[in-house]
Amino acid sequence: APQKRGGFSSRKVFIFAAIGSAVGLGNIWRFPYVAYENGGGAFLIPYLVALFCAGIPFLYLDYAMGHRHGGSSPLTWARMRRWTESLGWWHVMICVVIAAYYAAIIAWAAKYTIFSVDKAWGDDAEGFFFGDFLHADTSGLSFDFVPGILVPMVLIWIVVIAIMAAGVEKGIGLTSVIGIPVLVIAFGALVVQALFLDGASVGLEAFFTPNWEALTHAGVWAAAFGQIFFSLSVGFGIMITYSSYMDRDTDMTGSGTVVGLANSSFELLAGIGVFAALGFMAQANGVTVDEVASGGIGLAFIVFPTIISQAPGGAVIGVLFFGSLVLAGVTSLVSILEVIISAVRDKMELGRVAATMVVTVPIAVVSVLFFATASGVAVLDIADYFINQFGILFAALVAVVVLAWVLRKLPLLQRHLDARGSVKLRGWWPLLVGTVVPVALGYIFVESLKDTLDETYGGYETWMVGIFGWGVAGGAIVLAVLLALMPWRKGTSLEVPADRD
Ligand code: MET
Repeated sequence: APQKRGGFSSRKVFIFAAIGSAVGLGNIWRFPYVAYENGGGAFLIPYLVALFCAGIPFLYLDYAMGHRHGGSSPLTWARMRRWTESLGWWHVMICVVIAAYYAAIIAWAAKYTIFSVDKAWGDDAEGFFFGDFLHADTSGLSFDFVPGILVPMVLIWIVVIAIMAAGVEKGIGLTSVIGIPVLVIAFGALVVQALFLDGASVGLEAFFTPNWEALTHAGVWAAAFGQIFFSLSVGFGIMITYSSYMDRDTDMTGSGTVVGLANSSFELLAGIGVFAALGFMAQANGVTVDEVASGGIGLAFIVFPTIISQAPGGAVIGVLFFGSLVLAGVTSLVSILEVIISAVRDKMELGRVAATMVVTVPIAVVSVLFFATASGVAVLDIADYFINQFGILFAALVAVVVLAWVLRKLPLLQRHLDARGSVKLRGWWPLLVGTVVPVALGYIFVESLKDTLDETYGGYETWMVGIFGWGVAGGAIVLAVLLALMPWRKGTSLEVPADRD
């Protein structure tokens, strides 16, 4: 029965939880550096195309699947067609990987919230981040623990495990209903402060000036689609899981539109705030915006600390910025974990607390083992890239091809959404999801595969990329197929719930 799985008490709680999932590290930490690495302002056009042509339509798809079939991702797929169950476990495995490294970044941000008060990095933010803080060793694998990361990681995991054990409504729902308004206020205050810095306009100009030439690079489009899927939390089971927790009459398309636009608004706000701050830094140091922003995952942890050191009221900027990262990160991490927990609960006879422990404790251990150690930042960079390109995007491609062209379920799902949705999808949605989305994803996937095969990612050791890139992305698929072979618990029906149509 649905009560046994848990659920959200109202559409409001569901929307807060979905926004809580969508607005995460991707919006604040990932978006600015991905935008920066892909031509700065040039990135906005592919980003918006990806949002409206693929991101939001795919969000409706996830909602339709989870809402109509009322199960975790594996159960939802199994209820559409038995043999597609492994696609759901693929989502679960992607979430396992993301959860492991996501917690590490939240822990870094928690530490940096405290560091901001007295600007612990002195005048060498980069040396501090990679040296004093991470003890980074990018030359290979190292299991030397870094206590400064280990402690906050353990604390983050304890908090998150407690939220998960409290359940869908009292854990995830409550955390988001409280956390998201606080986040919006804190982050809004930060952006306003950034806009008043000298030189802010220089940064905004860099952000908003389109570079048409960059549009000819497939890599820029791949990055835009990757960012949209990651940022909206679509294509890897999260929204399937959350929508399975809603009543049969819920307006899913109206909710999805609110969530999608809220997420991208927040992301653009983050872009504005970050680039305004970069403009300040460029002006203060007499260089161009291009020169101040180092690319890569260090942008938030190197450039921002430098700004915090140089700007008036820097400590406040720092606490708001890193505090926002922690809050946004936690409300997303819970959604990643829920994909796994709900799948395990549907498949086995386990109560909420038992399933939470069985899922989270091993992931927490792996997370600490790989990311609280000196090679953590290298493993994280590799795993993040590969699980996005060859996990999320690839899984999304396979899912739309299977749904649109093999199972031919799109008209059915469209009717399901339109029967209760305030935003009517009609014929344009099956068209977008059935043609534009697979063609775009397919093209991007092939190009991205060629690029990645051409050159070892990020200049790391080949074996590191082999294990933590190809190995992790490929291993997720192999394990997914194996998990789908396990039997369902006796009480789980593989029929579509009768009240759902
Ligand atoms: N949507 C989240 C973000 O933007 C990440 C993925 S899953 C919760 O950070």
